[in-house]
Amino acid sequence: MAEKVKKGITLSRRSFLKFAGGLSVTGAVLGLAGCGKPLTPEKAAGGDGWLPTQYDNRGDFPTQVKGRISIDPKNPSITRDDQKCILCGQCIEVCQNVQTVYGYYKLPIKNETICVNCGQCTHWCPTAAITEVDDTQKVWEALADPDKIVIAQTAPAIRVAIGDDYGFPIGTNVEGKMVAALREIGFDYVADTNWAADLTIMEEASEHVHRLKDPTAPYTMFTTCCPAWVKFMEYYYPEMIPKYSTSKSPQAMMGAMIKTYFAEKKGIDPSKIVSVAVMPCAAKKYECTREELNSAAKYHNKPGMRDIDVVLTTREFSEMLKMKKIDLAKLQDSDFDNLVGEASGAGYIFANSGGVIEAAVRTAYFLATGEQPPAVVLDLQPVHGLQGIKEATLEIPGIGEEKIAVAQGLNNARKICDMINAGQAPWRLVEVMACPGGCISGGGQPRSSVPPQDRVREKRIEAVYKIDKSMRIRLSHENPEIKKIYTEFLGQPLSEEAELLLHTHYVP
Ligand code: HC0
Ligand code: SF4
Repeated sequence: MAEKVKKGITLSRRSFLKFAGGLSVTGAVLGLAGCGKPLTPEKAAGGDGWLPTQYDNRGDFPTQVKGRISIDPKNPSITRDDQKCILCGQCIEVCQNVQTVYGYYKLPIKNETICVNCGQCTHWCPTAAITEVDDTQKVWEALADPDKIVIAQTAPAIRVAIGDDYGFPIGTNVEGKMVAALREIGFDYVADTNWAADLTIMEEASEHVHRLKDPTAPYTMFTTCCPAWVKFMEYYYPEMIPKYSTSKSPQAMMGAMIKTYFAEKKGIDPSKIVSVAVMPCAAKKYECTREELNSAAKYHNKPGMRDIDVVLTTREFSEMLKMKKIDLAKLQDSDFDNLVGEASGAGYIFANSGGVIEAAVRTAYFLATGEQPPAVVLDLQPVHGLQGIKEATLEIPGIGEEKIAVAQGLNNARKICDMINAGQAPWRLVEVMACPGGCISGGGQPRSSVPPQDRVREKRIEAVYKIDKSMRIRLSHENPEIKKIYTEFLGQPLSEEAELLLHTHYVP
């Protein structure tokens, strides 16, 4: 299916790159019809983005069903004010047609209202009747308690989105002001989840290379940093569990590291720490409640200790600033705290659909060959952009050809899983992010357009790639603070200590 062209020529996202010197990367956008055969690229050009083809890509669904989704009162991520609900059915549209959750009743035994916690309905609801569960009070209380050390971590996607609330043009990177704002409302330390994204890559890329070399390992490995995707798989495709990377998400790794490594280095009693994650995501509120994410408790033998205590969305964080009358635009930039504050460009691109896999193959290439990745791997163009399913083929010396794929929106994840079950999937590594665009358009981001639009997504995506390109260090394995944690605390990727603190398991 690949068309071969000369080294260095980029045609388009649907074009292919072919290199004579041992490395080739090919990329295609696939149009997939259910679990059937891939369509040709020409047919895919007719449109198979994150939406089903019968809808256009601007986000204006023809509403087919009036009514509303059910929300469990115990849902840790979303809630609804029924007084505001106008029964327009937009939440059903996004849940059913983009995420293929509502109305997909092939369920195992769990007796629950089905929700994968992605929070996309909070973006589609025209009256903001559906919102995230408000956890701001927990954070105010921690900040007011003199016995607590309150530590924030900030996800990759927030810094290119929160500026929307303060008059910055869409896609402005306000990282320094975001850190300053957290200090202004009283956080004692500010860590960067991007640092933990580099740590995730060290573990995940090591795991991937290990599996590539092991003929008994599952053929495909899935990335697992999106908790909505993890929950979706546990509900609908539990047979995929062996294919899952066991590496925790960056949020979860950071949580474990703050109460162990960081606490030890800074001489802080871990039981005094309140660990707050600021995320673009409603599902991260759910992730932090997962029982198995209690590595610090195991490490310190302190049952009940949680790796992450509270997750705030970008919107909640912004609300807190407004309550304190803090204008983000007027703050002087501040830096993250050291030890857990430096990130490579690879850590930054996690925010975009395709970013996790691109970061992973940069380091996997190095781990497999001992050589730094060439430019075509460093900028893996075929996995950029808003197409629902993207594909690339790498030629890694010593390993051979490796096909990879990226899905955004759970409707597209479903197609990938159905293809795997039908024996039609050639991919060794697959990234899935539940939200179209990835976390830059997560369920906790500012409602800068309702429903969310691709023009907003594109600006944020562009901003993230621009940061990556501007970084001196763009590879996770070259991050000096990541090298330091392995030298001084973890040993090496997949070590016993790393397995205890940085890896997890899944529950069908
Ligand atoms: Fe994401 Fe993440 S990239 S899921 O969207 O992997 O929420 O921004 O923080 O954990 O890093 C969200 C964003 C993260 C995590 C990272 C991953
Ligand atoms: Fe959360 Fe990102 Fe997954 Fe959306 S894609 S549910 S924001 S982790």
